[in-house]
Amino acid sequence: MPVPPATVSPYMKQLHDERIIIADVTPQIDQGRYPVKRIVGDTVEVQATIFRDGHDQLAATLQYGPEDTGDWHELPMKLLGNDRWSASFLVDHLTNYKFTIEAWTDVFGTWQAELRKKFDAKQEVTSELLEGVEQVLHAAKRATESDHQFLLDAAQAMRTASLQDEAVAVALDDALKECMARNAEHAHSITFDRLLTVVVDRPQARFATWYELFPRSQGKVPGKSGTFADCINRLPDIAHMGFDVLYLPPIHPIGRTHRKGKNNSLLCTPSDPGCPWAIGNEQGGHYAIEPSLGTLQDFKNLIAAARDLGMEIALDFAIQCSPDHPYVKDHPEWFSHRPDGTIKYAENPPKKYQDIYPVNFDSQDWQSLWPEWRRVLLYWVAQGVKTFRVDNPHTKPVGFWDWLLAEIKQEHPDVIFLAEAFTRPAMMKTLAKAGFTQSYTYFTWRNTKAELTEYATELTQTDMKEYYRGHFFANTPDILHEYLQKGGRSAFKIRYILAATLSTLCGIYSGYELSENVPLKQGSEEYLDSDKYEIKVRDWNAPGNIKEFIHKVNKARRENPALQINDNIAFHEANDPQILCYSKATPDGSNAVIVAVNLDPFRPHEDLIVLDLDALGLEANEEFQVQDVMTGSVWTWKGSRNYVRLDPRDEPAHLLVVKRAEKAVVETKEAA
Ligand code: Z3D
Repeated sequence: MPVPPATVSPYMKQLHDERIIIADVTPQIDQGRYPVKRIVGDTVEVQATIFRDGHDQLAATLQYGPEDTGDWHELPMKLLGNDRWSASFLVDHLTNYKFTIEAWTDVFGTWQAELRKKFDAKQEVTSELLEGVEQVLHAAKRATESDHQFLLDAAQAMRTASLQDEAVAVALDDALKECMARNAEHAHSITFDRLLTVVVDRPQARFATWYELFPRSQGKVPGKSGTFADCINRLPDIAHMGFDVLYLPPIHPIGRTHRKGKNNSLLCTPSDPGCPWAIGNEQGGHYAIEPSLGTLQDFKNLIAAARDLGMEIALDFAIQCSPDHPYVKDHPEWFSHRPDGTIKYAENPPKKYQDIYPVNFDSQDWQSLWPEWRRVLLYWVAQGVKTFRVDNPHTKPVGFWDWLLAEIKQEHPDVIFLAEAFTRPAMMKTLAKAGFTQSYTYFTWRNTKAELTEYATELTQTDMKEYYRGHFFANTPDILHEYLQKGGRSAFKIRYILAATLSTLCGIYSGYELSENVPLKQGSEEYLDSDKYEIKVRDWNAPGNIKEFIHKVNKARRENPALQINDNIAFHEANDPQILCYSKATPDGSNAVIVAVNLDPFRPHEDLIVLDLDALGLEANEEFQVQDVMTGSVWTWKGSRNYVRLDPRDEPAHLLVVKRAEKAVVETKEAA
């Protein structure tokens, strides 16, 4: 009986043609909707599960290229086993990269493998050889000039060899295999249906040490605003502590209406300078500089002076306006007016910002609102600012950030944006996916061994490591944690060493080095007499400061590449619930650091820790030395079980650099 002809729908044809399946491509965020992040000089290892029906061999290439030049390259992927394929590419341009995967049936490779089996089993292969000749001749038609002749010669040799052994030798030759791979048609070729993106940033996107200060608090005369010139005088001290980013809260004129007084008071006196986040008055808004800090030229001098010391300036970018901001008059359409004509002040529940208006992102005139913020950012970029700490981004639409950050990075791929979103995880993660280079974290509220272990693991071992660069601030002007309030100087040391070694991005807000720990009131995380509402004058060399401690930790961060990568944390066992031990090593094992911290700021603790030697690249019974960069002490350790004793009156933590005997290092490398 004749088979009735089927009606071939396009979908049916597609199903017929799609013989090969490409699945579970990594790295990839939300089905490719968002990019992964890397820094210049990184490699991106791409993996995919690639398979088809039957037993035919497959081949696959990784195809990729940087957006700036538009070049497009391809690399063969290798089968790791169990249908998982892999290839890695280097990202060495400061631009986005795109990549995808092509896979096809390797008809010639499959034929070669079968021929080999049959030949080895001493079977007759005449007809197989004829098939091969046909394939080679077919490829020759498509080949480049040099390959063309090579293929014709191979086909001729396979056909005319007097002995079958000789014909088989030609057929299985590696040079022929490679030539066929270059020229044979890609049977069942399929390309992964997405172009995936990698955002490539400059190294400071991943490794940086921040110091936040209020310029007006850098002077020496109580009640008189410090200036950018005073900040310049402070730079050597900050650089010596080992900080490389100096972050300034808003430097713009401060509003007068509903200006806040000391300690967040709703009443202010004529001498109160107001809160810097209440941006804008009759002297200007987001383009202007608060005159008491200096001129634009003074600000540029600060940028230059910082640069001379290997530091850069980060500015605050806060989308909000004091009632006195020029936008309120010039662009009433950007604010939401209540029926009585007033504008409601901003909030971030439970916090109330009575001195600012939020900008209305539901504005009918959003098409002028969005570009205005782009213009503001580009203005500061033009003055030399390459890093922005973005205030409360979670109170503005994600789509707006997606657009804005891409716009800026398109022109200035070296610009870094830090998201100050303290809210629910979904929003914090999505802002990072949508383009923020770095993100604040819950670190300040993770204090116990279990909390720290779990949080560091989540950030560095889940897919968050692909897009979320968590910033570990030990304090901020908004967060003085109870642990610091109660634990004194040891607590400050403990929290700094944790921030600086658990994360490649860390920072403090000035005053931390003096262990300032007096809260506004019991149960509050706000500081008493905060910089946010007044001009302060401090003795930066006050007795008992921990500047040398911070200097040593930051020096260790610079000197140990293991502390400049994030996905390499290994936790080691310690019985004592107050002793947290972890390590970081470079992938090649050439640098490894072990950190052991006593989380109890009050009492000494001791323990036998059990090292995961594999994670450290150490042999089972190997003897090695550890040098504590905090004290200079050197100990010889052996195998996994080693003793530590940490007394907070002395130092609450060991920061141990592993030193292996020369011989052991060489032997292990050879073994690898
Ligand atoms: C935070 C900002 C400060 C003060 C408030 C004040 C407000 C406006 C806040 C708003 C966002 C961000 C900043 N989390 O310090 O709040 O604390 O009392 O009303 O002047 O500025 O910008 O870190």
